[in-house]
Amino acid sequence: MPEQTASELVVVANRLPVQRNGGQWETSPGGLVSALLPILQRERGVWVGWPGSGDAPEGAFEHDGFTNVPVELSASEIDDYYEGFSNSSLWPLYHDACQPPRFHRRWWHSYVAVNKRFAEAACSVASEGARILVQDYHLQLVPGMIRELRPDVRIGFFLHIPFPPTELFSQLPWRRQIVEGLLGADVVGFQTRRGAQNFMRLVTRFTDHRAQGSRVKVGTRAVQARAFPISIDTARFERLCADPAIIARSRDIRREAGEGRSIFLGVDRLDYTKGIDIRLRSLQELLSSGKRTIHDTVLIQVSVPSREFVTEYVELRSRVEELVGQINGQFGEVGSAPVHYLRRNLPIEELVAHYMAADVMLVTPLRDGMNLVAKEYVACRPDNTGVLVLSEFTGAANELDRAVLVNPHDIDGMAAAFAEAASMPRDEQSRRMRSMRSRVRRRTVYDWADEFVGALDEPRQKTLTGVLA
Ligand code: GDG
Repeated sequence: MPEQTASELVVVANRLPVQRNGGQWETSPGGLVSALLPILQRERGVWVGWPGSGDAPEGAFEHDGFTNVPVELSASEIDDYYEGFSNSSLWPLYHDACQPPRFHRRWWHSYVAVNKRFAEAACSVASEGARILVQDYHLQLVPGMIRELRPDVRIGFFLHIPFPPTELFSQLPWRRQIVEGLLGADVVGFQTRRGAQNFMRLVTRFTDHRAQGSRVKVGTRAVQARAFPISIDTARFERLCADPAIIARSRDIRREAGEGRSIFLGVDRLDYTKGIDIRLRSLQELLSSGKRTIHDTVLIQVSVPSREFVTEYVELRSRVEELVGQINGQFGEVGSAPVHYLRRNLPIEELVAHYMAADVMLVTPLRDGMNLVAKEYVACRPDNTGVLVLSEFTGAANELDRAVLVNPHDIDGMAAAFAEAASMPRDEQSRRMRSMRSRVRRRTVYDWADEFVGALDEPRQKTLTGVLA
């Protein structure tokens, strides 16, 4: 292990922020990684995570100015901790149980064992008084485990997905352990105020700790539970939008999709929380009503393959592909289909060209922690045109309230909203888009990182005020 790994800043996440490209490691693209990279590089930080299946070095390795510490998972841990407890128990439960969550004791035991391994790996590289930033639902026991091993460190935890209401969370057989695990942190961060409030109610219900406002007294410590809405690297998207090659590509997409047609766009991981199937049924309804036809409307649906070994994802893929086939069969003509379905991950330049080509962006998850696609679309509309149709049940809807907000369960309501979006006058598009763009510019992912790490740096005495009174 490199010598400098006794670090003052340690990030712990399920995955390492690097991936293999041929023989070389490269930094994975994405907002979280780019937000944390400058702090990691400045403080010679360490990132602890699973390298994914494949050939990873056995020990720590340097890349891009920080140290990667791999945590290995066995094949049965990938099944039980990752695909099982994380993605088949917690993921659906935290997303309003929009698929029934499945609970198995074997999965839970694996979750505990893997969380322990991550906690030990983090402690082994953290210097005296270090700050440790733990990310997301895979690792909710890690703060409590680190606290036991290393009372000297400051621990922040951030949940990227929604935190569910009491009635739903209470289904979890290990609910008290999860709440206590999170309370090992000094700061527990959520995407929304609602998430933080849900957590505080659970603390009162399932523990003996005293909760007041956004603080919980745990022994002699005070834990802060607050919203830190995540955002995007807005400047990066603005730079991409100004690239002549990407501008030219967006014109090509417009031409290929059919001049004169309104281009609707969906971009999602192929996940049942994203509401892709109901979105397609709403389009089908709209075309059936005759208010829009294939001569004036086309949908490009980009669906990135995801969790392909989990049963519910296999079923969703079949459902979506059947619907695409049905709609194209019902309304298509030779040379013209109403839905273009791209099941692949696009290069970022191609993604931005699609955002720039789209007249209407459809973001209709049944539940979503934030949804960065909505913010990225807004960042990629420099001329203030375009309409965002956005589910009320996303974290992004709190900030992007000038979108056309929809209930993603309501097929008729969504069909009406799609029609409204496609015929919205330019001046109204512009008023709404201007307001949303100023929100996305004002608060970027760098502000998120500063606020989250800043909250951890608050003097301990200050955070005790109020709850110890
Ligand atoms: C979780 C929470 C929360 C998508 N397709 C392509 C592509 N993407 C990129 C987008 C965006 C990201 O993936 C997706 O982020 P979302 O926020 O929309 O959704 P999740 O993956 O579910 O993320 C979510 C987020 O964490 C952050 O806290 O907002 O609520 O569920 O950045 O651009 N990127 C490329 N090609 C694609 O085809 N290059």
